[in-house]
Amino acid sequence: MLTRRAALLGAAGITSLPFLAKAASAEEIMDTSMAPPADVSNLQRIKHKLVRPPMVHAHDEVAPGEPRIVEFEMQIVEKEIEVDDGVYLQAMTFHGSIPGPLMVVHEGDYVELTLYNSPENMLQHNIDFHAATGALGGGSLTLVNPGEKTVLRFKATRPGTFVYHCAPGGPMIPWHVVSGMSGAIMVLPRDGLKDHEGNSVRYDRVFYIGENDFYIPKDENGDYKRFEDVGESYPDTLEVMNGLIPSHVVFNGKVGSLTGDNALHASQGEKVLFVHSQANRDTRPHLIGGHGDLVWERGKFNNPPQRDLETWFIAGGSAGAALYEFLQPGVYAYVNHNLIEAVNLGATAHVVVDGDWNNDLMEQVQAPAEYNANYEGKTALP
Ligand SMILES: [Cu+2]
Repeated sequence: MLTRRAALLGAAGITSLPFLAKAASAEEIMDTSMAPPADVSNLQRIKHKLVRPPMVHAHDEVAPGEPRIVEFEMQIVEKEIEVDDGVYLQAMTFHGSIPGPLMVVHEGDYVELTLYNSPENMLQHNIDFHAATGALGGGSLTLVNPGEKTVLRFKATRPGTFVYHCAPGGPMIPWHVVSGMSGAIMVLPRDGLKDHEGNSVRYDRVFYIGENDFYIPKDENGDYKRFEDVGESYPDTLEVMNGLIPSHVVFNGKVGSLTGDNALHASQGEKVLFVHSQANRDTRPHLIGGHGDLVWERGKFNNPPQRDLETWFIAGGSAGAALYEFLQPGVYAYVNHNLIEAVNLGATAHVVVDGDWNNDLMEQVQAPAEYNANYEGKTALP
């Protein structure tokens, strides 16, 4: 069923945009209506309001009781986003942000998501949760046209950090993902996180960093193109996408979204959990001047964390988690350690840490100063 807007678009020349007219095909829709409904009437419900990354909604690290139904509402919004100064993306977003918000539940909880496809949108969308079981991660039960909503409930059976993303079928899948439609869910063990020896660990802060590769087309003068709407952007974007060379690799939707005035903040002695997702492409987070004390590189909490990592690997289509206690004050850069992607393409964040410098860990014994090369015998080596 097409909405009024989609129908109007159709009348305006749908043949040039065949993907708009393409109703969901059979393989993307699943009929589960014959199965008896699950009885969850005895479960308590709680509702969390999603917040904009890098922030994360308030949550308990240790589950307060029995498994519950955790309700979320999410709205799909197609909108133009400035991904660098003067560079625009016709974006598709979960809840208006790139990445979509981080959801937090506990193992055994039920996630109940109401998904709205805003009537102003052009396209069909859905959601595939890597944390869920069956029906393409929920993708084949959640395909919504503009103006439609749907409710999906799934049981969070595996603890860890997991990507969710839009996957509406065929070439729409990569396009929607590189247009911004991904986020992550963190399923915590009911008794919280454990270190490598099984001892409980807590975090003082959690930051959610979603990394994206964008493929913004250029015109004949080499300037980035700007498009009227998401439909108009498709053919040129597809061409750039298929070259597999991103124009931008960024954290949280924009070059500089987590640097300078937008930097993350923490205090010396605080344990910070960094959840990092990349729905499409491999990456390798690194905290310059720090480490990963405990790293769930593949993001799955049933596996013991690795210790003392310098750089960790996030496979495309996954989310990982790294816990670090900040020991020194200062400005730390958190980067994708492909340094071309970090510095030239955008994948850098800053963490400003307040506290007192510890000279035992590092001391500047002499500040840089000129020396007499001849006198000290440090001229060119023979
Ligand atoms: Cu989509």
